[in-house]
Amino acid sequence: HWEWQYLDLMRQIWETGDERRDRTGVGTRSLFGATIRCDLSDGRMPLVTSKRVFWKTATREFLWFLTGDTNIRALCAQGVEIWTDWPLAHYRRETGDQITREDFSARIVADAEFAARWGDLGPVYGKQWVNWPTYEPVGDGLYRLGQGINQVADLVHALKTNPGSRRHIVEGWNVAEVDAMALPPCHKTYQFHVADGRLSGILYQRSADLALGVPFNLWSAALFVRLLAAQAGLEPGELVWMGGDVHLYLNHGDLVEEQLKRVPSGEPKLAITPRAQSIFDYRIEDFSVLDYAPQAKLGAPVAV
Ligand code: DHF
Ligand code: TMP
Repeated sequence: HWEWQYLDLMRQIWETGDERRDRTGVGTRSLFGATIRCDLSDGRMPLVTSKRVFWKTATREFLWFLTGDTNIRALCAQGVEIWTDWPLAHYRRETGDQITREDFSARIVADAEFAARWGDLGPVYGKQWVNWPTYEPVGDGLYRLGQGINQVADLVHALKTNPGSRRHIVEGWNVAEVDAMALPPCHKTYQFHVADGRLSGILYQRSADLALGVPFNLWSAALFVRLLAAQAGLEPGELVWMGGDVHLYLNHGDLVEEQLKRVPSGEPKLAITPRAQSIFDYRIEDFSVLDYAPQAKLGAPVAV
């Protein structure tokens, strides 16, 4: 079962990882450089079964990236709160107002002006994926913004017209803009590869919260391969996940101890309603997961 790679990595890091202080102050045990491979044929997905993973939440986040939006308002409006803590921390710091997360999220949804002021994460994934900025010279050494680059649309086109290319890349790490982002991209580079009518993908993730973020990242990367394959008339091949700093936060011990007692169960499959339109036209209703009977949810605090 592919999931043993995930659980073995978790055990290895918990038992032998280097203890490091990190940006959040929580502290981690960490391993630099790790790989997980999973087969995506016949609808298979790297959906963790040893705890419940909210794949619809991850899917909503992924579809939100494809819209190019970087404001959490559209997520909060769907009950997706996985990005709320960062704008909330910023708001509390700047205003001193110790508003609750629930009230903050409700205000983001109810008040468009408030959301515009406090809900934006900066030029994160969505912006870079579908609207990477370009610059045009206007003389005297001055530049103006040109037409943004839609990396995802260009990728679909390239997969159809030049499948053998070794340049099928989607990049989130815009060096000139990382400082303006609430969090510089973790799942920063995707590469795709066509062989024998099958589309495979690599995700390079520079920083990986193995307990909380990675189950979402594996799901979304596999979803990316599946949607691209559907659009380009290819069969899904493999997903290769590569982590840079792969870590477990020191306050995730209860989750880790419990999850490492569990054994992967079942082979969940993703069914996608076929659609003739573009990769930008999927909706949450188009996705259903079969054979997913996960073990009990395991909560853990997210380091902000
Ligand atoms: N920071 C840190 N420290 N770790 C992260 O994984 C992380 N991920 C971010 C932004 N910043 C981050 C975006 N993705 C959760 C999952 C993914 C995610 C953010 C948060 C999370 O809290 N998952 C919980 C609850 C899921 C839910 O309520 O829907 C989980 O149990 O999976
Ligand atoms: P960093 O920017 O200091 O590396 O902190 C980012 C933290 O968020 C780190 O623990 C990795 C985690 N993370 C994921 O694992 N997956 C994600 O998709 C995101 C956005 C963050």
